[in-house]
Amino acid sequence: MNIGNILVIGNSGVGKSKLIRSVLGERVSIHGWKNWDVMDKLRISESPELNFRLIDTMRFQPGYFNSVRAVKDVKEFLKEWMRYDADENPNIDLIWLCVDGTAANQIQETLLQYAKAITAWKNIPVIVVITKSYSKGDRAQNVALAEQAFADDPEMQKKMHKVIPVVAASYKIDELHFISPSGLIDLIRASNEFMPKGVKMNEKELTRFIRKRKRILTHEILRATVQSGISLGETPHNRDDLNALKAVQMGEIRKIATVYDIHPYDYLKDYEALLVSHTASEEALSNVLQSAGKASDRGVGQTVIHGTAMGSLVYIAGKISSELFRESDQNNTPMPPVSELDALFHKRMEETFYPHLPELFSALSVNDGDRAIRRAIVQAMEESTVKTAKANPVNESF
Ligand SMILES: Nc1nc2c(ncn2[C@@H]2O[C@H](COP(=O)(O)OP(=O)(O)OP(=O)(O)O)[C@@H](O)[C@H]2O)c(=O)[nH]1
Ligand SMILES: [Mg+2]
Repeated sequence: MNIGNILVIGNSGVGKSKLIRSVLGERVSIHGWKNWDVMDKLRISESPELNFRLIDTMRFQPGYFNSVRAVKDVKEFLKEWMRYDADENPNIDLIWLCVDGTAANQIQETLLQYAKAITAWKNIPVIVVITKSYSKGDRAQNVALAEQAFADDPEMQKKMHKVIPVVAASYKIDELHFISPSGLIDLIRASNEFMPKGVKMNEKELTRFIRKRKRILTHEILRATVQSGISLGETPHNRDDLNALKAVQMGEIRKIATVYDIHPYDYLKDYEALLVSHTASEEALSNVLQSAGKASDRGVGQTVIHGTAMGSLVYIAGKISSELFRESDQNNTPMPPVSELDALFHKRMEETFYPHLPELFSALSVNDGDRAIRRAIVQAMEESTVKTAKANPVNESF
């Protein structure tokens, strides 16, 4: 046995499948079950990088559990699984019970229904996952609601070990605003605690995995904010709006800081103010637009050019921040005082941003859509440009 089993349950549409894909990352293998009657209700996914597989359930509403069929199905399913590998782990080690954070008034009732439904799974620990926790303001209240749900049920209180609010994937509010993923690392860390002996990741393995996930999360934030920057530049009356650009960059910096646990508020406020003075200044924008001249000679339209200009400024602010924040997080060293960063920001803009602009604009074509623009930005801004983009699937998917 080298891998644990986690059963993921919750009402339809709560976000189980989305959560599973986000936790396992890109390298997921999925085992569907052919010619077997449970096939349309259960699906196993795993990643070579994680020590647990996730068993996704479909149509396992509380009512179905009450029919006792569900428990039987899962047991049969695992038995079938064992046929392929006799050394495999035959047990469910943990349940993720998912409830929807956007429907706070139903959290307690739903949890109580599931508590009843899973009484047959006696000694299996439960983590309550509050999905779609988009509203930061509601998170603490939702966690409290979930924690109080079993006030009168000592059995469930014993089973339920943790309540974790998550956002599995970026949630777009409008063209310029989105909520970035959160809670996934907490969930992975907490779940690891319940994996059987010999399966549990040690601190070193966990750290390696979490570092990689932080990079992926940061990448996701960069991708989404660069998109906001492109949209900003593409809207004629926003094209030169440096305040709007600053707002997008500040949101970006905040989100990346959260991934790398960079606080406190006062530090970030000064940090952002300094960085945006380099990356969202009249000078920066006019430098970018000057480089765009050739592209416009080639017939590339103003929409593409302004989208690219704003998008690239968003990219560089996020790139500088993610490198600095990551270094501080990984080496466990404090961030440099803001007063020492002015020269560094200046150097980064002069050496790794402006010189690559001609390359960026020469890569644009007349009818490029946002995806092509994003790719051109990343390729031009990465030091070893095309090579990096080809070798690194993260860049490729950007
Ligand atoms: N943006 C965003 N969308 C989410 C998130 N979680 C769930 N969704 C969306 O909510 C919808 C339902 O999510 P699913 O993962 O399919 O729900 P499910 O629990 O697997 O539903 P069943 O398979 O029917 O049991 C999908 O459109 C998801 O994209 C999230 O964290 N962010
Ligand atoms: Mg699903």
